[in-house]
Amino acid sequence: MAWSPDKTEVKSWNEWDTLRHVIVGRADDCHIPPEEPALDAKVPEDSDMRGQWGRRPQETIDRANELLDNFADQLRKRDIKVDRPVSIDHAQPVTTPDFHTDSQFGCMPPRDVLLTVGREMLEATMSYRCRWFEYLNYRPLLKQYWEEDPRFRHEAAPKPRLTDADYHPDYLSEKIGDAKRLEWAAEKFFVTTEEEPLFDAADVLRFGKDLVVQHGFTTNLKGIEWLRRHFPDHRVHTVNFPGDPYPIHIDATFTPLRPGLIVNNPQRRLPEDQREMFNKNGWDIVDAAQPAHNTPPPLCYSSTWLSMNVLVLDPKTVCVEKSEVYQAEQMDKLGMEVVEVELRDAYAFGGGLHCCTADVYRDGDCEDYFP
Ligand code: DAV
Repeated sequence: MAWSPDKTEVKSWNEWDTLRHVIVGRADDCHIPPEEPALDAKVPEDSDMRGQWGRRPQETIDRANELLDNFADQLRKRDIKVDRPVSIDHAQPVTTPDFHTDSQFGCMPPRDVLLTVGREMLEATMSYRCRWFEYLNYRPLLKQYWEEDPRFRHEAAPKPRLTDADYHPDYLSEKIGDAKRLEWAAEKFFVTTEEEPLFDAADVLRFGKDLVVQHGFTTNLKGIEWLRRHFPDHRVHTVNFPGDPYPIHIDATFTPLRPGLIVNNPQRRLPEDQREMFNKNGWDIVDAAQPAHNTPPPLCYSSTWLSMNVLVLDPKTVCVEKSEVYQAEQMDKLGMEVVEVELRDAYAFGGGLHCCTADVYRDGDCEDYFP
């Protein structure tokens, strides 16, 4: 049965089949959260964000929302159904029996929280205390999908305790230096410990029957093992990108565009010994073009490599951030039609075009691309 806009249906097996229905985040009430172990480890040492926290300036929230609203309209004009989260009050502190944080984060990057695999949407454990309740921003939508689509499976991974035992104290001194960080990343020594399963949804890429998961700051090996047991019909692969001193989320590092083609961050190449499944099945892994910017925008957690954080609309069409001219040029050469989307002033709220969306429905079924 073909997809119809009049009926809610959740289904998405990969990152590239024709997109019909998507969630686009909002910048509403976004906060720079107070210090906490896993978050501090990600903030680059020379970042303008070190040492400050609180609600983001209203004019930056308004500007980011303007861009996100425009992006949603652009998608709607292409007949893609767009839903938006309902912001909770992120100024509220969070206290559990195990930890306290003075504020929360926001509801801009749904990709970090929601993992859609087939007819299921799974709320990730998350690994930052300030993001523990972030799923609440999406609950009105998930409730609606559950009521309207009898086949939809709404799942939530076990909430982690996030005590100090979840974090390596070595990472918490401010001036570690990138050389040391790279050494640690190569040794797979990350800020998170193996105390309990942890994963962010944005560490997972979906290739039909195969899930490719980055082991790094936000996802530990137990988190990957949890995913393996939770999705018994999938093959779950662990990958690392040792060139990244701040490894969180796979979507500015490894970007599948269509069956057989992936762009890979040239500073974070997939190591040879992890390429077997791609090589054996004739997939090309090409270096991504350079970002157009030398620095991230102000108060941004992410690197300039949000240039490759693109949203694939179908195997021939891709949304690229408007100022990322080199990435757009490369996509064109790779045979993709490029849709330009202005989003850079929203990067600081948690990421780019892939981050700020979460799949609800794509055409296609669960295929085996790596037989
Ligand atoms: O390169 O800073 C950003 C990923 C956001 N989901 C980076 C990773």
